[in-house]
Amino acid sequence: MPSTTDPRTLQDLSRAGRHDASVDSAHGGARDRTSTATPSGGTAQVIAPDGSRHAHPELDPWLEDVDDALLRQLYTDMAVARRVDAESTALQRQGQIGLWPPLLGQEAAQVGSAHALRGDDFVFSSYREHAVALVRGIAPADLLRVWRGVVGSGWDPYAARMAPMQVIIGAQTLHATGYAVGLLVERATGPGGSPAWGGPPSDGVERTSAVVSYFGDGATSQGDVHEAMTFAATWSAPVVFFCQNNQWAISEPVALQSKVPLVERARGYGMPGVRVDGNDVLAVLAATRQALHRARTGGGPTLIEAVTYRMGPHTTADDPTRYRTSADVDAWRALDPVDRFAAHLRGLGVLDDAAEQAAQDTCDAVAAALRSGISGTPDPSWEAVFEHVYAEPHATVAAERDAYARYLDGFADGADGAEQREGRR
Ligand SMILES: Cc1ncc(C[n+]2csc(CCOP(=O)(O)OP(=O)(O)O)c2C)c(N)n1
Repeated sequence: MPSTTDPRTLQDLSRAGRHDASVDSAHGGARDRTSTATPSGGTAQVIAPDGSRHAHPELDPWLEDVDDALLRQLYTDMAVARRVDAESTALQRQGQIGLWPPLLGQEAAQVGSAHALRGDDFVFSSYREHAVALVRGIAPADLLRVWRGVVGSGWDPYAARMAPMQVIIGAQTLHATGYAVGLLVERATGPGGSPAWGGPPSDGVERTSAVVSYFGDGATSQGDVHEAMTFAATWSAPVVFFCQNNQWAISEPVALQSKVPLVERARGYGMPGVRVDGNDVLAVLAATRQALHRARTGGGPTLIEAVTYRMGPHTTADDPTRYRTSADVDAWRALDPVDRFAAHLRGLGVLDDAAEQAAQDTCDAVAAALRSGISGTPDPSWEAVFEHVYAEPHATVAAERDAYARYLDGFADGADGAEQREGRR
């Protein structure tokens, strides 16, 4: 099997000092079926793969307040996300959850962008944004209950200000745009309101909260995404489209999804596009802060393409060796986001052995809480699926419920039906 990553993508990410945050670039990617070729153009980066920091005129101003405490927090959050991911994979293998889509390799893209958010911003994600959820304060066990199949959402979306995960790839971009337009309407009709569309203010004052939609490279082929971006741009909606280009849509490489770098599509929709090294947590933090500020000040949406790599399988049901080489994975392993940030922090003297141990202790505690929080979680009653469909009783739902009860009774096998039904929960 040939290598599946375009060497230009790796060269681009390996090179320190790139600072083309407004992005451009010609695609030039190979078009063979196995290539994950992405563009050869500039990708914004502030930490090189060896951990050294370099200046970036456009991103640096967004990092001025980053102190040692925040650096350690970013590192700990990335380490915790990686640990939760590993534990969840193990829990799937042990039969505690049905399926798990690992985020391994995408920790910087998720933690960096989530840290740019304010508490009053709102997130619409896909199914892989576990680290975003953790940074939003969602307990790991709550995250996993969905994958155990016992709840539709493991958390209160309004409390966390993060919608339940979306499996219809790309639909969350439309939800985000709808929510963002709602923010504009609220602002226009609220006290002292004025229409935010038809001329965004340019005084730099943040007047609304913002919305972030997370989606993958594969989702960009969905019509929903194009509709969402077109609509968001024409309405100057306060939304950030955060695309994690992890090179794969299950077995489909990104080069088969797009003839141009994904970020280049932004111009067609009429919004700024930023291509950022998704394995560089500080670059992601800065680029997302900048885009959020633009959104909150009336500047409209931004498309961020965070270039990263899914180092694990698509889900625990996937075997990636069927469609990509180990050399491809090894090349990206050299760009590992957690190792890179650790090297950076060690160079700064911010991460010493004691701080590393403290981060590992946090990981151990989170992992223990996750295991005890999910193992043995009772299944919901069989009736639960019929509840909450309508606020009022509904004849069709009642008929379906009765039919399902009769179906379960069919397994009674001479014994007490209700008892059997109970046992088949
Ligand atoms: C509308 C729709 N079409 C197809 C699928 C099946 N599907 C599930 S995940 C996936 C790939 C998504 O890839 P990408 O958007 O790059 O996200 P990633 O899984 O890499 O995070 C597909 C095609 C789906 N869930 N929804």
